[in-house]
Amino acid sequence: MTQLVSLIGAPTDIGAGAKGSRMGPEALRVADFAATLESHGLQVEDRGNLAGPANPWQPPDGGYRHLQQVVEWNRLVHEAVLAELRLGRLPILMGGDHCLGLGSISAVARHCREAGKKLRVLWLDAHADFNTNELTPSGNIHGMPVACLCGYGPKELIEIGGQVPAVNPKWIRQIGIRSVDPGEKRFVHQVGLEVFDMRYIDEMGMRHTMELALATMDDNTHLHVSFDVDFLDADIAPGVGTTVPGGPTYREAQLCMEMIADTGRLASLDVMEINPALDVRNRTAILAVDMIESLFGKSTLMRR
Ligand code: B3U
Ligand code: MN
Ligand code: MN
Repeated sequence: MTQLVSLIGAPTDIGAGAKGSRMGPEALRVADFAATLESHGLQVEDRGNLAGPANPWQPPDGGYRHLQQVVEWNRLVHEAVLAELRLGRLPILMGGDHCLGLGSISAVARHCREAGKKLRVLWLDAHADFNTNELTPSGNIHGMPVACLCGYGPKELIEIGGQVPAVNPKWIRQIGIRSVDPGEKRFVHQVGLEVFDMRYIDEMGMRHTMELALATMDDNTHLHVSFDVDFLDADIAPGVGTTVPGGPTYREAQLCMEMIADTGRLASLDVMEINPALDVRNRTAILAVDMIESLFGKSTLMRR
């Protein structure tokens, strides 16, 4: 059966600490995202961009920057992602900053409840994104979406999915993590998030890491991948707001994507934090498209 894919652009940096990820959706389009997916047999509709509030570039208030605008953008994303899932399509959210993972994954979780499916979330990121307004060093809400999904955050945000928490922390696997703030670290341990950090990947290898992260899924599992492009090593992916050295290499990241593809369970995706203002000749968007080809099953030779 042909897979039906919908691209949703969310051009905003409302939750970020640097301006520019508002241009992320366009950078992916310039990198021929839709045509590339179609070359792998997918049927792709680009739904265009959502239109949310402008970024007023204000300091934090009560530990949050731009809370009201973040809520508005996440509501728009939630509705758009849910609509595609209800049509039986695979939504790809083109960010935009990672605060929007909340709107996207809360929609996926709602859809799974309605459809009686199990949910597994793979969070590919340099950061745990598990801050609260009390723990955050920046007030930037792109450092908080995982905590919000697990029910820790402001009421307006955590309730977007219609059920609190939207997601059980046990459904989440984080991969590639290498920058966690001190209070955030304690909170990650307290909640028991399953984190495969770079130390783990260095010691055990990407193959073993992914075998564990993808274990215990079955035919009834909806697999969501939230791909913060700063997951990738900063040397190969400079065009993101917060680069962190020591990330997965090109080969490790390819294997990660290929092993996800092999499960055949990928049912929704976020591609977040590409910041063309910090990039070099669109290379980070081009690399993200390359990775996502593997995520959708591109292989050098035959599939084993
Ligand atoms: N943990 C830091 C930095 C950060 C989180 N996510 C990104 N950066 N992209 C914070 O501000 O919460
Ligand atoms: Mn992130
Ligand atoms: Mn990140």
